[in-house]
Amino acid sequence: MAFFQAPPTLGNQYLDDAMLRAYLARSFPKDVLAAIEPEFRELGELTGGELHALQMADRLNEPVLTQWDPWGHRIDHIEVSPLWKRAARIAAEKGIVATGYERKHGELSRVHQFALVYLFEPSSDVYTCPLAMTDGAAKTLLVHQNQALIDRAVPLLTSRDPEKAWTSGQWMTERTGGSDVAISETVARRVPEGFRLHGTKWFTSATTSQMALTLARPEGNPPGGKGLALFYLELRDADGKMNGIQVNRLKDKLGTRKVPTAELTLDGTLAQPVVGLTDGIKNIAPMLNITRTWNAVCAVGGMRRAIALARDYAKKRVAFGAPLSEKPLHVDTLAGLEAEYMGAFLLAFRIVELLGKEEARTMTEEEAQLARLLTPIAKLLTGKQAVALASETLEAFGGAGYIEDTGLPRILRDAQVLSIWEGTTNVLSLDVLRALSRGAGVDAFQAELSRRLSRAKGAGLESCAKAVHQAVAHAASWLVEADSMGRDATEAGARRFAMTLGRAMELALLVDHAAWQLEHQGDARGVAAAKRFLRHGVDLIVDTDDLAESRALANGEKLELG
Ligand code: MFK
Repeated sequence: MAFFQAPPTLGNQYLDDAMLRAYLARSFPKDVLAAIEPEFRELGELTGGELHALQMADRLNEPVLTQWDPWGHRIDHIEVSPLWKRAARIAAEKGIVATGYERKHGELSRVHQFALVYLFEPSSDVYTCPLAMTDGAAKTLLVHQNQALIDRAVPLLTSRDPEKAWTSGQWMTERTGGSDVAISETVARRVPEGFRLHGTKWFTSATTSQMALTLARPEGNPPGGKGLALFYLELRDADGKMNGIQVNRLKDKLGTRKVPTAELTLDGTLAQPVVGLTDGIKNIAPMLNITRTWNAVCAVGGMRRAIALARDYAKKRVAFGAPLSEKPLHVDTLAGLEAEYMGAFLLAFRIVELLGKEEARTMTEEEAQLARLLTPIAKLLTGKQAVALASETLEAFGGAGYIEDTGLPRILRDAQVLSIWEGTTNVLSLDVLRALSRGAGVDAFQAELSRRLSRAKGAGLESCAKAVHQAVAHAASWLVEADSMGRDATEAGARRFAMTLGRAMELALLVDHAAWQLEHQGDARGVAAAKRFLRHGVDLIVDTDDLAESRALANGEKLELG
């Protein structure tokens, strides 16, 4: 009989997820976990079953923009994929945003919510993008206490009713760029009914949302970020007519192809200021910090899915006389991926825990500093880990990983955006410096590490603790040295600095998790993961970055020796 390879399959994505289950058992009191576990179980069944099957069947469907109706009216209708329609209903019904706001479990409410996000993400075709922005918008409106806008939008943004639930956009990027937002060109003209916006938004994700938060410069304001203001707008009026918005085209992207990302012209779009008429960038920061948290959690959700498929496949695929799951080099490769994923998981959920504490008002000043520092670090590090892991897992399927209708290449394409949107790796590395310059202390970071590493007793975990302390001490001394050489030196090493702090924190969290797992579950997998993670390297600091050498290499210029 001819040979046909059995494809990888998925089971219940909650029940199969030892890491998530151990983490939840560790985080929640037993009775609370027992009460909420059915939600995870149901979602795990859905994402490993119906939704995953729909995702495969829906592979070729993409959003379609229809700009005109047959009679010449401009309609700018975007038809999304069938999976997106289904995902929208599930997201509302399962409370994937709402759970964070219902706050049924105090400071653990965000952990509850983001465990749902993590389970939902890999089968959602990035429907998590509008959900992230929705969460960010609700948070931003609440932070700024604009009661009229809160009353109008927050109940809809956090609704569990699919007929009522809204999503929000986050329109920050213009033709001038997505990183240097301060040079945005959109202007806001005062009119009796509020403000009217005029400009172009160059990347607007999920343009099917009902509302958006955006930045524009009120006429007469100075240039720069301070001169921008934060605005709230609704995309359509009660008759469904666009609010002075034209959808010029949908973007032809490498990945996130189910997300209708558009270029828009704002031509008299009616909008309301959310808070004051200046400091737009500062005022939209709460949204950025929420969407960056989603980014980190979705990164680990995607990593987990790639591993689940690769692990299943390794058991089925026989080559050179044995399943891949018994081949030492394949096993070694998958083990390395699992260790990276576990570290990433713990870092992503650490910022979730801190967010929950902030909202439950149980956060200390030290934890607030830690959250400010750790959020960009978690976003940038998990984004990079997700891309690397997705690439490696495709290889674990050989040629099949490169074939579109296996559904596998999508995983890599969708991962690639994670290190780009919501601030690139470099922009976030500079944000880490910004956080430090505004009081987020290395002390808070060190204190967290010490707490985590205090459990590193026996089982070889001491070597991990030692490496963490050494790496962070090295990073701290590098920072002092680089600062003394000037801003250029500090900026040049900012990514290695941020990555070192991030990897050190991941390893410290792994050590803590390993000790718990050993004690409570008699399972040394956490120990193995910590030791493996350590071997991948923690300290990425380079003591002296020669800027002249870097410039010559980067810019292709001749370099004189000495
Ligand atoms: C699956 C997951 C889905 C995720 C959702 C995907 C949706 C995708 C949609 C998008 O991608 S939307 C676009 C996202 N865009 C960005 O993330 C912007 C990237 N660029 C930056 O983050 C730049 O660093 C920044 C625009 C903030 C630089 O602006 P400035 O004005 O040149 O910087 P400046 O002057 O240092 O900061 C202005 C103020 O904001 C300062 O406050 P003060 O005036 O009080 O000093 C900063 O402290 C504050 N600020 C900046 N970043 C902050 C922050 N505050 C708190 N947290 C932050 N992260």
